[in-house]
Amino acid sequence: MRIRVARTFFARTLGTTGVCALVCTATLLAGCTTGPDRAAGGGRAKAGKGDTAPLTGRAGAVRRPVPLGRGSRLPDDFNGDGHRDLVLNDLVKAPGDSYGDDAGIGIVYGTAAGGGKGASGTGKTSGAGAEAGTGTGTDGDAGSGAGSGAGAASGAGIDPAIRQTIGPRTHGARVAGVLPAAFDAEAACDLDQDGFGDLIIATDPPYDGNGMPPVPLQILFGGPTGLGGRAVVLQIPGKARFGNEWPDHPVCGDFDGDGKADLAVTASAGQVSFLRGPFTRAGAPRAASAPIPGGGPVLEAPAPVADADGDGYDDLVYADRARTPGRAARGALLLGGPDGPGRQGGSYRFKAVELPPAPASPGSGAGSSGKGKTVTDFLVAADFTGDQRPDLVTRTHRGEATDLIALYGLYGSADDADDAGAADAGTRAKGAAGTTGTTGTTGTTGTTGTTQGVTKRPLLTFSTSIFLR
Ligand SMILES: [Ca+2]
Ligand SMILES: [Ca+2]
Ligand SMILES: [Ca+2]
Ligand SMILES: [Ca+2]
Repeated sequence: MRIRVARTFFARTLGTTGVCALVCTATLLAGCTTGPDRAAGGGRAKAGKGDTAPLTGRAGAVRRPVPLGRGSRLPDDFNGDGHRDLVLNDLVKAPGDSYGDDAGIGIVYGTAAGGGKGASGTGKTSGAGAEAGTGTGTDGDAGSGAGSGAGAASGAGIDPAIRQTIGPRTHGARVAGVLPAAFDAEAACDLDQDGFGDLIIATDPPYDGNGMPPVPLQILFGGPTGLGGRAVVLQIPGKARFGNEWPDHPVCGDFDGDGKADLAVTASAGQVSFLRGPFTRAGAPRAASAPIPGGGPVLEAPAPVADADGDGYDDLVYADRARTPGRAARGALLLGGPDGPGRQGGSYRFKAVELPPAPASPGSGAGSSGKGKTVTDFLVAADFTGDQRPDLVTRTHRGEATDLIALYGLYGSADDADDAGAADAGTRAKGAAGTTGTTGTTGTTGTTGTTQGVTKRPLLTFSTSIFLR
């Protein structure tokens, strides 16, 4: 079994815009006035603001069909409707199921109306519960969220009611007759160039430890109704492989500048397997050559701009170790060109993403079931609301059974700037710094008070308990 390292899910934009909308060193501040949204997609019968019923996360959660799309150029628009979709690798487990199987990958689809159509009432939630239990908390960052953040989702956004669980049993490809157990989304881009984003997933195929391991990466193709069917194993031609390490760290990009998405994957000894797109539905690249030397054991895309030196060819960053998503890190550039990413480009630095103070921490309220420290993780920065500005998505979790996904717009609507929100920001920042483990270095407290139209509270929050079945 491989040991996997959690990485930032990363989706690439191709085309003349060339810039993945991942811009996120912008100053994010914010007090969060919403309480945990247990009603994400699911206040049962009705999910209006402020009066949502506790979400069980099971059959009661509201569900809507995936909107039919015609194709788009967004790399992580799996149903091609022009709205970016959110990929969630970490989902909560049902209470009492901490030894159970991986819950799978959650997809929340984007919509023109976002979560504002009753899909995600936020606001004050009462009562406890196994999922995003809260209540008006006492620890400074539990929500007194009377003013619903979901109200801001009047424009485009993601709608937790339109969701899908991707799992190895339902979507995995068999390798040597065996379905994978592990299933982690690694990247997304339109590999077969049909206008629908495709998901690249890391799995754990059987391997006896002798010789070259099987390719653990699988591709799940998007379509008008989103991700569907079974994945196929990524085909890496033998001539493009090297050594006996698992091919890993897939990075999407147009490294040879022909307008078609390519994939770069690690090989042994710092070599890079460069696979030119487009790919067939059987998972084969259009072309591949001998592995490129001079990389490293970890590959990533430069962020927020995939073409780091602006020459029209997307570039790669290699490093000795995986970085924590959202944290500052150093690596080195392997610059793209007509023959792919093969030219050394010097050092590269990922800037830290400043996280807003955590939303009301899940499981912090009376009667909650969360255990352990509350941690907020950066998930992704990309434009989900369609205003051409990046939004930020975080996951605040406590133990394995409680969490809260929060979508923050960098530039919120006018009602985000109300006084209550501003006042709130001060106290929240304090609370968040004290209660989060991984975000302490991002300095959220120092930036409070200098908002520049920044959303002061999440546009939308929900618990991944909606994916429990
Ligand atoms: Ca979409
Ligand atoms: Ca596709
Ligand atoms: Ca290409
Ligand atoms: Ca370049």
